[in-house]
Amino acid sequence: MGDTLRPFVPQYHGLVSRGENCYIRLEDLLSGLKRPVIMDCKMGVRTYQEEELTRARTRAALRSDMYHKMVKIDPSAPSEEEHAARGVTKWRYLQWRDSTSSTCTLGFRIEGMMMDDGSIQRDFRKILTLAQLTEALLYFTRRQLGILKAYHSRLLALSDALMNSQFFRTHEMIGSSLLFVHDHSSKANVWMIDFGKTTPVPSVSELRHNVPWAEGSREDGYLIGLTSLIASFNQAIDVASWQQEGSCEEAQTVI
Ligand code: I3P
Repeated sequence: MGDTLRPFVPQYHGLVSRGENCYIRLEDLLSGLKRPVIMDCKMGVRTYQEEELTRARTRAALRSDMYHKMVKIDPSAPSEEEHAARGVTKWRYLQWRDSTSSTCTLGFRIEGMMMDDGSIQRDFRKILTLAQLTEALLYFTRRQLGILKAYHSRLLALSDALMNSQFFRTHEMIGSSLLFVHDHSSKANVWMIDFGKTTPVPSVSELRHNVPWAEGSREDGYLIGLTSLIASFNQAIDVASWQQEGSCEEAQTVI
């Protein structure tokens, strides 16, 4: 891949066969990190493909697993018909997830984090506001200014690369994530991952990625999410800076 996004995706090391299965071998993004801290942000204003919506309208298979996931989070979320059928379409579930998180409004959501003790936290998916996301970023980075700044500049570099990417212009990116990884040594990086639902658009059209989705447009709102993320990191840097200055002043007063 000679695209400007090349430095932001894991390197591809070919195919490997294990028994009857064939796998792709990818660069280990955690290599060299000690007790890595990881955050997965799902990008875009929707996480379902347009064909999922078409399928839901025509030959809608009902998913009982998704119905149960929905009920577990909010028993009042399914409609009377869905309760009666004990099932929801995949589109309905994904759309509900999008609308009850920051996906629809801010163009991304935090799917989960792994902290340095290996614990996994997924309770960020109902966050709706930028202020709450900023709090989550402060928690994720333990308010370390160096790490916040490293992430922020990597996101700005990604933004530049996306603007100049032929691949990005010509692909709809649904359900794709940005993976944030850092450790105590202040090594911090952001990677683009999960391209299972990334598809080319017809050769005559290009996507803008920074406009809301309308059915048929195939717009994904990826850049809406990136702009929100950068704004949230900016806020987090401001908060962490004030706190650092405050604690320096306190220390001087004590001396
Ligand atoms: C899953 C999540 C995945 C989706 C999966 C959902 O929901 O939305 O992205 O896989 O569908 O179950 P959750 O994270 O809330 O548990 P795809 O991105 O491949 O659609 P699946 O069960 O059909 O794999």
